[in-house]
Amino acid sequence: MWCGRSVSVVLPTYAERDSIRASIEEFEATGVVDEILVVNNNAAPGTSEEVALTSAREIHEPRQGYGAAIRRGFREASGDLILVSEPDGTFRGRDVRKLLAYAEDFEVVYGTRTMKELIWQGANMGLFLKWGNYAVAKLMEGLFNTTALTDVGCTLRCVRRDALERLQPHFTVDGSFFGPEMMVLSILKGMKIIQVPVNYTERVGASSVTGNKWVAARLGLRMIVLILGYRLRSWLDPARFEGAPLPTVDLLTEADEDEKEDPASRPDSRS
Ligand SMILES: Nc1nc2c(ncn2[C@@H]2O[C@H](COP(=O)(O)OP(=O)(O)OP(=O)(O)O)[C@@H](O)[C@H]2O)c(=O)[nH]1
Ligand SMILES: [Mg+2]
Repeated sequence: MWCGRSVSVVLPTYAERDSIRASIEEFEATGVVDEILVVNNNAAPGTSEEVALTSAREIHEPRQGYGAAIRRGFREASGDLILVSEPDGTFRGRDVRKLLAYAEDFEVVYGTRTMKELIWQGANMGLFLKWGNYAVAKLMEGLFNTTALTDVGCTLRCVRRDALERLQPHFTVDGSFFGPEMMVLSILKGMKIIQVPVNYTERVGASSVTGNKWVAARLGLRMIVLILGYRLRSWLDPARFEGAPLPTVDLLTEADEDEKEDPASRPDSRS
């Protein structure tokens, strides 16, 4: 629980059999997570057995892809605050507290992995990936005149339930560039968003996407096309993406309001 709100963590898994148990245990150890959902996306044999040794609930998503798995997790999560991470050893469970702290004021909190001080030895964030992510993030920031962005590929993020429900009907991407689609949609919807630096550490096992420069470059290009496409469509058809006016209420105020008793429901209010 965080500020009286329940917390879910969604972990898509494909090739993380050797790291998933330790990752789940890190989230359990935070003491603030109420539900851990593992979305098994035709994962490596043995993954389910590892998950069964933890408190996490496993669901199977046959539709292949990073986006398909995360979108399924979003549909299944029951928390008021929903976090997404990867169980490949690259993200630290304790960073959820950072994201949750910002979720008190922001509807969506995105992690960023490009802060030099938080890129650990062995992490897959060399010059090419770091500046590639940074450049595409700046393109998004400039095109949409939004808050400072420094990464477009960070899975670690936190979204409030009401914001997620407004985003869900617009999701279209099943593949690896689902992350920036969610970012663009939250911007177009006028949501309060922010990016928070998170630790990025060495992956356990082989990376299947950004480990190869060519695959990563192709993914970067697809992200750019997606961002430009959304900018164009939102100019041509602004009503389609209309968002709520700023600002929204902060979580602590909302929690206070919930706790306030409705005077009409008090027994002594009846005369
Ligand atoms: N490659 C891949 N990953 C999937 C799929 N479905 C879910 N995922 C999850 O997507 C996440 C990203 O996959 P990784 O192999 O870690 O990719 P990566 O090269 O580390 O890429 P980044 O983490 O974005 O830097 C992991 O948590 C996977 O479990 C899928 O069909 N293919
Ligand atoms: Mg990864």
